[in-house]
Amino acid sequence: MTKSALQMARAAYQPKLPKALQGAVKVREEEATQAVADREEIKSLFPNTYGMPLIRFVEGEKRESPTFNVGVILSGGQAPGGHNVISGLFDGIKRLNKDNRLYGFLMGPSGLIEHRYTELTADIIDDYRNTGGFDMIGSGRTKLETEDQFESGLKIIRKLDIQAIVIIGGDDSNTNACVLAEYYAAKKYGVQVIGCPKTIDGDLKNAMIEASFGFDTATKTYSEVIGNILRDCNSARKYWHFIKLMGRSASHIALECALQVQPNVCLISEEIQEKDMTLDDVVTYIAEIVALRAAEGKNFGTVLVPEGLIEFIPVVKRLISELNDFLAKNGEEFAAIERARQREYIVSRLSQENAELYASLPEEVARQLSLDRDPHGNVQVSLIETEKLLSDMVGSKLAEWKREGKFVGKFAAQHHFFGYEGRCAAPSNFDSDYCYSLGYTASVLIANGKTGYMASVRNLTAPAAEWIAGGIPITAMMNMERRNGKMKPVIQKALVELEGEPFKKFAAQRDVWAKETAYVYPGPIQYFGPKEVCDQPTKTLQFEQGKP
Ligand code: FBP
Repeated sequence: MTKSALQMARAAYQPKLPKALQGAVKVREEEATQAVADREEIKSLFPNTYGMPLIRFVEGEKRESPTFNVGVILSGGQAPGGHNVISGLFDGIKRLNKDNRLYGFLMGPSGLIEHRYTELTADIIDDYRNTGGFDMIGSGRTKLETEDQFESGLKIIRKLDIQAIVIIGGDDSNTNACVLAEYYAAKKYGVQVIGCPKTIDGDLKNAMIEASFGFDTATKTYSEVIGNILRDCNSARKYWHFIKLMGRSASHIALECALQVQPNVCLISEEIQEKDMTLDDVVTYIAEIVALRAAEGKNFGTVLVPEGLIEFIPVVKRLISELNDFLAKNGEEFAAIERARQREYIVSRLSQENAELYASLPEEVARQLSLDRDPHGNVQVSLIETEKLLSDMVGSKLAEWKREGKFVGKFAAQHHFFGYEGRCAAPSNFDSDYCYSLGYTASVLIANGKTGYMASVRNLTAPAAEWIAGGIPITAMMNMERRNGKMKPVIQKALVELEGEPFKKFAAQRDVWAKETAYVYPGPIQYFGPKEVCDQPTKTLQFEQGKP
């Protein structure tokens, strides 16, 4: 395999670990936990894994560890650093006992159910240290939820003499990890399940999980490219760039990029929902900024659009929720209808308010809203071209204002979507260290017999040696939500908090960024060089933790 010069240099990078993980480790059990909401229901659904204590690792005495085998699964969308979670897990179990073995299940949870796996040996691991991507074993979105799947998984678990499964995934995948842990505990199978917090979206977080891995690298990659566009925009001075940024639901990615590059407009879905804005309100807000700049002769600018926006506009949200329930019940009938008649079919079956809105949407957007949900019941927002929808509507509004003499400038738009470009980037130093520490943490949780826990590494704005490692019971993050038409226990998604420091810092400056051209150009991720260039955590994390 030919490797790039950077890949070869990065292979030699030794990720940093928290001090408590550098030698022998002792487990300290702290306070018992409760679910974030719907406590009685969650408790009754997870009687064996509910209420367990928080766990913190401290330095301990070296002791013998019996051999054990572990299986690992990468689940859901790619996020930079996944390979380092696996290498940290590998090094962690090998340090406990050199005879321990690690198996990787292929292409996501389906690898466990369908018994597709490979043993991850030192040679394989060494090839992937500090690299981006999930290609070591592949990933997938199969939802682990039925007893048949759990029992099928158990067969291969027994055959390979596996003691624990580590599921590296986002909120949905960790919800599944928790259900699997509970099932194996209830059946007394003696199989542990540990989760690791992955997702570039940054929406799997709480007091114990300060960040999901991959968010740091992905947002730095997007900010680099947005910075390049801003420079182009300010050089040519003739285009408005509409940039959609990944993040299926929460706007953390858009907000972080805005804090890094200072664009003219950045929409935050959570704020739009809170203010009960309509699509027309959003369009008017952007058009007013275009007109304001045009009045000063600036016919250029940049708008950041979070991928999940459409679902947060309250009227659209109500429509999607009815569509979700409707398609969950009538999916087969709908699929059998010829494409040209699908829109009419939906319009005739929705409530009046939602039917009117659905009928008024541009053809393509309406079609995208009725496409297949992912296996977790989510609308596939990455397929919806919100950036084009908005720029078209802004263009129409400006044309109207021009006729009325309210707009004097020119408006020409360019469109971009940044998502897949950042998900497999070579992990930043932060993600390399954080992911390696998460994997290592998982190995210690396993060695101490824990199940139903998520690996937790916190105090992340301090140097890595001062990070605090341990575990949080997954049930502590759960509440009940409607999915595929039914109430289900799920990990509560962390949305952008409008009272949180990252949003407040953005809101305090955005009017200046709208009018002036205050762009910042972050440049590419640096792996070697001064600390302030190479080791900065995200602005989101710094502001959340009160760092200037
Ligand atoms: P996860 O939550 O599984 O990490 O996925 C995040 C994400 O990248 C979203 O930002 C995006 O909407 C979605 O995956 C795209 O999914 P797919 O890879 O299936 O196109």
